[in-house]
Amino acid sequence: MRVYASETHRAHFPKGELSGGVFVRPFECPERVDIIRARLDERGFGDVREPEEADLESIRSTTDAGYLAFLEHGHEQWRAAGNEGDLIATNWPARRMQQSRPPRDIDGRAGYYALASETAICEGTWVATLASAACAQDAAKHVANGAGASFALCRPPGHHATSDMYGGYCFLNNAGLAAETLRAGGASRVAIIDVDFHHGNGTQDMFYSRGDVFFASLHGAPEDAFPYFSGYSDETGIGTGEGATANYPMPSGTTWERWSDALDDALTRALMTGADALVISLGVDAYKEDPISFFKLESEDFTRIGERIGKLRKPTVFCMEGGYAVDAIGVNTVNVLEGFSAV
Ligand code: SP5
Ligand code: ZN
Repeated sequence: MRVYASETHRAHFPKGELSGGVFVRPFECPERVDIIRARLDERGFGDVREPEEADLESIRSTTDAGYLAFLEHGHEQWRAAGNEGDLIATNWPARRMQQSRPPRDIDGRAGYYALASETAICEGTWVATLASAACAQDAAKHVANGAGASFALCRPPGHHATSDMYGGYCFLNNAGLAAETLRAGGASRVAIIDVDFHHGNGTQDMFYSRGDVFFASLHGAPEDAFPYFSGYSDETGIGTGEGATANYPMPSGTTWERWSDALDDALTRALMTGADALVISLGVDAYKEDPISFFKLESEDFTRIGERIGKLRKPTVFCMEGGYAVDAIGVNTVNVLEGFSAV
């Protein structure tokens, strides 16, 4: 299986993450990629490529222009305004406040485009974000050109990002871009299965009113888990997208038995929609040792995830999302790919 990975991810590494009322070293850190790459190497995944330049035209067609300008220039505006640290949002349009106009001032503008404050923007965030999107786009092109599968080792991740919001460590929706690339490459229907511990709110939002891209997410129940305000089972799509969204919120302590029932249901529904290609939002933070999540999957369960996806025998693009138990992230991620390939 070909892998797309970019060294440019290293440019994105803010100094801190606001967690528990203090700044901690970000859970979403560059070593995540190093450890996955070491494991890929160890297990014989030798075809690792640097992506071409991101397809900006495709990004512009699914992303708000003001938001893109903010991602590209927000950090320099923040610095020009006299701020010394990373760009961090601290102000939001909350209930009953006007939400339609992005303020000029960068402090207000950041809050307009942010969905959470844990995610800081540093000088290199934009170039890393573009390179991450490019991995997803090139992996999808490779599959559209006839490969059975490919793995986009995206960093930063993407599934929380909408067409005009960042947060949850995400800036552009890599899986959504992969799905769009598959559609443009001839797939008439695509199914996105999001196995990251967190609800893929951004991906859901991108495709909520569309019937051509099915979206299913398995995640910690929104009552208890980030991103808190989406991912309930009654969110099923709207208009021509009615029925093309499926959510599987699950409680703290969820193990393989329950989790795999949800996966089987999601995969069955993906098949029923007539998808001719799959995108997997591959977070491995459902792992039992993950420091910010509460599911209890074992490393061997990730092999089983890959096997069950592989049984669908569909062209498949894997896009890396979360996973913060850094010591195990390589084994867990590559287990999915190996399980998939072994079927
Ligand atoms: C891509 C992805 O996995 N993003 C996750 C973003 C989660 N951000 C908020 C995490 C808050 C976790 N708080 C629990 C701390 C436990 N000590
Ligand atoms: Zn996650």
